[in-house]
Amino acid sequence: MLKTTRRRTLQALGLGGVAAVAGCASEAPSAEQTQQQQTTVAQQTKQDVDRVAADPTDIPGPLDRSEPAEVDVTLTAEEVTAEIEDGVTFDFMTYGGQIPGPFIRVRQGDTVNLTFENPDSNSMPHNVDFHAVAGPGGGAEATTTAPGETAHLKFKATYPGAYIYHCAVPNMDMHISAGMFGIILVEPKDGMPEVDEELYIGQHEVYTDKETGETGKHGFSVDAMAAEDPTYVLMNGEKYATTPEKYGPAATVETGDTARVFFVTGGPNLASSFHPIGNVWETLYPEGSLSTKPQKHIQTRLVPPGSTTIATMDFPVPGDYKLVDHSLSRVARKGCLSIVRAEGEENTEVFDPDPQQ
Ligand SMILES: [Cu+2]
Repeated sequence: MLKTTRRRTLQALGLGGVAAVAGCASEAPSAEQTQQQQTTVAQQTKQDVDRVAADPTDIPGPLDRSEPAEVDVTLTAEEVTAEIEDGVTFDFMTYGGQIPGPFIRVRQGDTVNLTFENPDSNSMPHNVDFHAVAGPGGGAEATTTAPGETAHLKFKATYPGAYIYHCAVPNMDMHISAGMFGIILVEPKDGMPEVDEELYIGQHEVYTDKETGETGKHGFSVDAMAAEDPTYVLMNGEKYATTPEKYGPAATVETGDTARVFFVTGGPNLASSFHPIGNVWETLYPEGSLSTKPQKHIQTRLVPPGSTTIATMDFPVPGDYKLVDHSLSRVARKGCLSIVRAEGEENTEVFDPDPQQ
């Protein structure tokens, strides 16, 4: 049997030998082609999974190295069907079956040996564009694979910071909207300040052919995407995923703790006005840059699509702290919310909800 080669995949995509993928929207297929492609996908049987929401605490621990290393990383594209909310299903595209994709943690100066798998259970070509990669397309063309293919990429993490990675095939907006984005953290050589808890949250929006909350299987809507009119705006891929309403709080901490949030906006189109209700970002690294000094006491930080922020919060008093996009209709009506719960002693000097006269 003739095996599909990567070269054939690139030719089929109209990319043979041309750096035409990431950052070049002019190569994108027409809306009609995209919709056709999506319909074909929808006709195939997808693997049904119970959950696509990444566990926000599933982060590799801080690195304890003073020398660069070679790090092996495997990413797998997984097309799955799951619920956005109770009774609403959707064909997601993911890295590793989760949104955002697996958190990758390396150190500045490390060499990453990436294996990118596109199993033959998938129906679409996929790839990865890492913003931490210095090189054409962030590795997108080098990793473009058809179902059944595996690609390899070797790169050096030359600058520190938290960077998005995302799918960048010609239908890149659709693939990101279907869930294909995540964070690669490149720790600075001297590491990062110690904290009590680290969290991983990714925001993105989903465009479907039905109303928000309408039960049943939602198809992808290219028209809604082109109009930037999402049906859902989500943190970790499902409505209110990391709240007590769904899988529980993103984390439960103790008063006095410091939590660090790694936040990525996948988009593909909407920026997030990222804010912790009842709190401020104690320290915040704009755009996830670890080469600049952090800002202090930031209430709301704009995180554009294709970017990140690293921010810490302190918890002087107990309670539920809501992480939101302060474009609040997205929170109230489209599912965009995460909650961090702090437990411990009240501190009425800081906050007294029932002062005695
Ligand atoms: Cu993809």
